[in-house]
Parts: sequence; C-alpha cells; structure tokens
Amino acid sequence: RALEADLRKALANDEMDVFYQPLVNAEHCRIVGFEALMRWRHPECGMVSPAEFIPIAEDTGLIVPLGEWVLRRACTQATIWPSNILVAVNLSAVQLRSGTLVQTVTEVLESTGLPAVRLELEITESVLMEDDEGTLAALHELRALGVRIAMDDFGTGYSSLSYLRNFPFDRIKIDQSFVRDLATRFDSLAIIQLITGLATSLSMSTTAEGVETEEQFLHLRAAGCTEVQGYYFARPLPAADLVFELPRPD
Ligand code: G
Ligand code: G
Ligand code: MN
Ligand code: NA
Repeated sequence: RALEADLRKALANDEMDVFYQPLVNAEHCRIVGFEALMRWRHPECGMVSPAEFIPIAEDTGLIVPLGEWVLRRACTQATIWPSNILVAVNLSAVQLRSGTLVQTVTEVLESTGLPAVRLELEITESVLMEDDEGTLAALHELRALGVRIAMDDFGTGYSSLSYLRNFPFDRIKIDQSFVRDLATRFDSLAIIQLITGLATSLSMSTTAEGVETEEQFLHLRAAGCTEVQGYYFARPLPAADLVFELPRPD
C-alpha cells in the first residue's frame, strides 16, 4: 500500500507531530493533564487521521518507532509544563508485546528528566485480551517505575470487568459512546454511575471522554466522574498553543 511506504518515511521527513488535549478535574474545572495524540501531515493528502494510520503502523511494526517518538516528544514537552500537570500517552498492544517497552520508558524518563509520576500510559482493553503473561509483567514493571496506567475506551470490549481484576489500573477512561447519548438515554447514565462507583471502590480515577456539551458535563460530574475530556473544554492543540488554565465561566 502507498500509505504504508509513506508512513515508513514520515518520521525522517519530519511529517509527524503531537497534539495535546486537556484532562480537566470535574469538581474544580482545573487542568490536571494532557493526552498526547499523534498527528501526521502527509505531503499530498494533508492531515491523515490516526484512526487510519495507527492500524497500518501496528500491522507493519512501525508503531514501535512511532510510539517511542511520541513518548519522547511528549515527555520532553511535559518537562516545561507546570510540575503538577501530567502527560498521558497512548500505547498499542504491539508496543507492550515488543519486549523493549519497559527499557524504552525507563530510558526516556531518565534522558528527559520527567518524574515517572507525571507520566500516564493509556492502554485499551484489547491489550489484556490475550491474557499474555509478558504483557501483564510489563505493566507491573511500568507501575513499579512509578508510572500511572489508565484503561482507555472502557466498556467497549467483551469482558471489561475481568480486566479490572487482572490489573490495578490508576484510571478508567469511559468511552465516548456512553457520553454521547447521556442526556437522552437513561441507561447510559446508569452505566456511567455504575463505572464511577466501581472505580471509587477500587481507588481508581475516572475520566469521561468526548464531552461536548455543558449538559453532558453536569451529568458526568453529578455521576461522580473525577475528570472530563472533550471538545466542550478544548480540542487537541499543538504544543505551542497550550494554556494551563481554562477560561472562567461567568
Ligand atoms: O487523535 P484522534 O482523536 O483522532 O485519535 C484517534 C485514535 O488514535 C484514538 O483511538 C487514539 O487513542 C489513537 N491514537 C492517537 N495517538 C496515538 C498514539 O500516539 N499511539 C497510539 N497507539 N494510538 C494513538
Ligand atoms: O481512543 P482515544 O480515547 O485515545 O481517542 C481519543 C479520540 O477522541 C481522539 O481522536 C480525539 O480527537 C477524540 N476526541 C476528543 N474529544 C472529543 C469530543 O469531544 N468529541 C469527539 N467526537 N471526539 C473527541
Ligand atoms: Mn486515549
Ligand atoms: Na479512549
């Protein structure tokens, strides 16, 4: 495929970038961190969505160098942010199975000087689906470094609850599909209340993703979500455009 050949050259050609979207504390509306999101400016096609190129990167193994590049870039960026602000980086299952991830994270933290507690790694449920011992061991080693681990897109997999039993996550990110129809579907609110209650019992934080309206935000805060993320607060932005406080509503 043509995209695959182009993706192989994208890093060397300086076509990759990282955007950042705020994670906002629901109670105080303060920014507590940013999620790093990869961007590809293709010379002819323009912006290519990660939804399109991440699967190619995973199939070809290119996600390993690309993922390491994002991690290094995001950690470097975070060192110049206020020291209470964390950076969240998405990890692919392929990176966790690569066998080099723990070494890479250790080296990146050392060379950038970012304290491990300011790094959060987001993994999807599918990472734990294979119940692979190496993956679980890597997660425990990452945790031992002091890094936080979040479960991304929670509720979209086949047996979400069993994964919570397999690993003590620091955070659950509630998938945006539950947030989308919050105001009109009673069952979505019930599910979100169930997830936040469970997370609280397990001492985990909860982030609701894809928050686009004030109404959704108020429902989520009342349901006990500790953090919120979405276009209502801010879109993913280039590093140079970040602000560390939200504009105060009047
Ligand atoms: O950035 P956007 O909102 O379009 O992201 C689309 C998808 O791509 C999301 O599922 C997101 O988790 C994933 N994604 C974005 N950046 C990265 C990255 O650096 N690594 C991995 N593995 N996935 C990413
Ligand atoms: O899978 P993951 O949660 O990492 O991906 C986040 C994706 O959600 C990114 O593609 C990001 O651009 C997108 N996103 C972030 N906020 C919103 C939002 O409020 N609405 C919608 N529709 N997408 C969002
Ligand atoms: Mn994510
Ligand atoms: Na997600």
